[in-house]
Parts: sequence; C-alpha cells; structure tokens
Amino acid sequence: MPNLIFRPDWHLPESRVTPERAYRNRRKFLRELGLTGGGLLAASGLLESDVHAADARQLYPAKRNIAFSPDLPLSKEKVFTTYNNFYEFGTDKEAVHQRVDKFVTAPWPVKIHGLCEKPVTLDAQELAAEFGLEERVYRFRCVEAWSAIVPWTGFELRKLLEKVQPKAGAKFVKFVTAFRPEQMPGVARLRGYPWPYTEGLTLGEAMHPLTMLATGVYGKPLPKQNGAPIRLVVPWKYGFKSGKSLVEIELTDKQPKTLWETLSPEEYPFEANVDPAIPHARWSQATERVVDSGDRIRTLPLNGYAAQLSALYKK
Ligand SMILES: Nc1nc2c(c(=O)[nH]1)N[C@H]1C(S)=C(S)[C@@H](COP(=O)(O)O)O[C@H]1N2
Ligand SMILES: [Mo]
Repeated sequence: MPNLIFRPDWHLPESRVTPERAYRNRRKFLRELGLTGGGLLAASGLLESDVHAADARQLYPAKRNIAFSPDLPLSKEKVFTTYNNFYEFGTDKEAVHQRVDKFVTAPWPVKIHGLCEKPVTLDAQELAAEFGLEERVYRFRCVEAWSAIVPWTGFELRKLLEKVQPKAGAKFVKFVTAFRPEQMPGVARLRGYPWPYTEGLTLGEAMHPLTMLATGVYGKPLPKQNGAPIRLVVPWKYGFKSGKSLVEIELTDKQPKTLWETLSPEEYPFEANVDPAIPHARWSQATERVVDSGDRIRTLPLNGYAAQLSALYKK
C-alpha cells in the first residue's frame, strides 16, 4: 500500500515540497499568533489580510526552473516594478506604482468556471500553495515596442485547468481582472473603456507549458502595480494579453471579447503573437527598446519562443 509509506521530505517531488512546506509554515505561523483555535482571528484584531500577506511571503523565493530560464541578464527590479501598464491606475507608466495604495489584494478569491467538470473558487494564496511555485526567467515584450527580462514566480496555468477538467466543448479561456473604481484612481478618466479588463487565449495556448499564472516576481510576491496577487504571463504574446489581478478564469466555447480588441481590433487583435514582420498600425514591430539600457534590439518571432511553440502553431 504505497500511499501509507511516509517518505522523508527529500524524497518528495519538488512540486509537492513547496505546498507542504507552505502548509506547515502556515500552521506554525498561526500557532505562534494563537490563531488555530478558530474564531480567534476576529478577536485578535489582526486583519485577515495581514495573515494572508505573512502567509504569502513563506513561499518565496521559489527555486528557478533552469529548463525554462534562458541565461539572460535580468532587467533591474526597480525599473520593472516602476514602469507599468495598468490603466486602472492611470496611463502614466511611471506613476502607476504610486497610485495603488487603496488597492486591497488579500484575501483574493479567484473563480474558475464555465465549460468544465469541476468549477472551483480558490484564494490566490491557496492556488500558489496547491500547485507549488517556481521561478522562470521570461522575455517580456509590450506591443508599444519596449521589452524586459523578468524572473516570474508562479506555476503553469495548465495545472489549474487540468484540476477543473475542461469539457469537450471548451475552446477558449477567458481571463477577467478586478474592477474596483473606488480603489483604482485611473478608471475615472477612462469611463468609456469596456471594463473590466478582459483577455483570452485558445485552450491550446492556455494549456501550453510556457503559459504561467504568476504570483510573484524578483523572488517576492507581486507588487500591486505588477498585478498582485495573481496575473497571467504569456511570454510569446504582446504584454497586453497578460491580464493582471485576475478574479475569474472561464472556459468557454466562444472567443472572448477582450478590452483591447473591442477598442481597436486592427491594432490589438485577439491573437497578438509577437511578430517583427507585422507592424502595428502606428509603428514598426521590427525592433524593441530594452527598458533598462534603452538599447534597441531586434524583435524575435514569437518573442524568441518559436521552437517551443512549433507544435501549437503547426500549419
Ligand atoms: N488589468 C490589466 N492588466 C494588464 C494591463 C492593464 O492595463 N490592466 N496592461 C497590460 C499591458 S499593455 C502590459 S505591457 C502588461 C504590463 O505588465 P507590467 O506592468 O507588469 O510590466 O500588463 C498587461 N495587463
Ligand atoms: Mo503592453
């Protein structure tokens, strides 16, 4: 009866070590605070969000997955976390990080539903603990022709989709992000936008091993301006596909209506694969500006991931 054998920690596959360690640490943390008795959290005056935040930090830094991390020089943390596209907090990239203080990112239930056998709602924190975190160094290419090299912490979206068991009719995955005007000072000036910020992938793209749900970056939980507490990362597509602060993931039979495609389908088509040969309506996509150095480098087809995607896009 193999499931009765208790193996030592070092025998566990890496994917199971992280959640178990996180779980033990969580119990320990709560015990130290005297919170395991039930109902004590409220009496303690400690905010549930404080517990979540302390809990989240236990999972970082995660081990780097070398197989998915090309040896590239990372963009500076300070640069990547202060130069953001997150229109809910304004359109000035360098100001977004100063406008996120009202945004409450824990607790954070994420609903996974639609055409699947086992829909579920789990907190972002539970998702991180359940699937185990790893670090991957990915190229990041915005449609505005700037780029970065980013160490994300997260897990493959595929693991979550397999858990909910897509039905045969599921063809697309829709990603809905948080919309809370009272916490997001940027939306007041963009009232005409089709909020919430929504994105989508084909099921095949969503199931691809490169596609991640990230809960951290630079070895720490995601800063709010980078999409705390959980965001999508699709490294071969323009950055706008990678929705931040996800609240809902839905399996569907129809191609989802996305915010950018609704606003301007010629400029921001649904597929949005990085392609140096296809210019944006208003600028070339042949080169990109590296955020740190300001250097101009050539843009690579599928952002450098073509070899890993050949089966997905075979003609
Ligand atoms: N909810 C939401 N997600 C979003 C955006 C946004 O404005 N709102 N901007 C997108 C764009 S255009 C890019 S380039 C990336 C930027 O992510 P970063 O700020 O972490 O670099 O987030 C994407 N996800
Ligand atoms: Mo972008």
